[in-house]
Amino acid sequence: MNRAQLFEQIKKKNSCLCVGLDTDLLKIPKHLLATSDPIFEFNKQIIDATHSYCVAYKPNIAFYEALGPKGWESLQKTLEYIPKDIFTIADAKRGDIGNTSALYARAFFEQMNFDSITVAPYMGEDSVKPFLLKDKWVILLAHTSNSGSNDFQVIELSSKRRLYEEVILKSQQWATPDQLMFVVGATHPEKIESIRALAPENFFLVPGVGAQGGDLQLVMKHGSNKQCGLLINSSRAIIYATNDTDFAEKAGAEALKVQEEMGEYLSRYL
Ligand code: OMP
Repeated sequence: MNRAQLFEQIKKKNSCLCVGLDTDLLKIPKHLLATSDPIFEFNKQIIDATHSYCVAYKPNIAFYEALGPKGWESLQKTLEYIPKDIFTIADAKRGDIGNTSALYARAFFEQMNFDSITVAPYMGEDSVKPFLLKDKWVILLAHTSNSGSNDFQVIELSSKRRLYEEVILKSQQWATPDQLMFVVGATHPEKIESIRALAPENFFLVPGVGAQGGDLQLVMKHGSNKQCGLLINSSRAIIYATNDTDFAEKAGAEALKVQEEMGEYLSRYL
């Protein structure tokens, strides 16, 4: 999916919600465990209940690879089930020397047909470029939502820039905003305006609302650009709204609540 198509979806649905499919056998409703593929069954019902309110799905690969070959199978079935007009993110946080990154790219873009993948920038240009295939996106970790983001990402360099700022500036020499997004945590709302100034055109994947307590309104107010420029992710707060038999209905209601909050903002500013 290209940038224009993504923006079209955002306008059509009046939403920039990304639903995180962090599907955990220990957290899904017990009655699903009797089915042949509980992870897929859960995802299928979550997708049915939420697809009208979101523009992206982000399966976190750790939850699937932890289950071995069966987990990869559930992931593949989930990806195939996601409606084609919804953007897909392999949250894999990969990145290695060039020839190895090329194989990660093959895994997620050819074996599986994801639109995008999250990539760690630490190994630099040659580790990122193999993911920049035609019509595919790199979502580069910039300033993450977790407390450990303060360990390295904010270190001040001799250029007087913070490390995450350098990542954002330097990587824009490798790819255009048609293929490059940045991860910016919703837990640093005070920084999102200055981060937007460093990358005016790029989309940001913003995790950290919902279970991690980030502020949706502040993110939208200070992080939006002319094309919205945001994919705001919520995983646990939506998919585990309850672990009862009506889990999908409750997840749909949660997604609708977030969409309505986003919609109010988007219709005022877009
Ligand atoms: P919830 O906290 O349940 O909404 O989940 C957040 C999801 O976003 C998880 O899959 C995390 O791995 C992911 N994530 C972050 O929480 N923080 C980041 O800075 C980056 C990511 C990510 O790359 O998606």
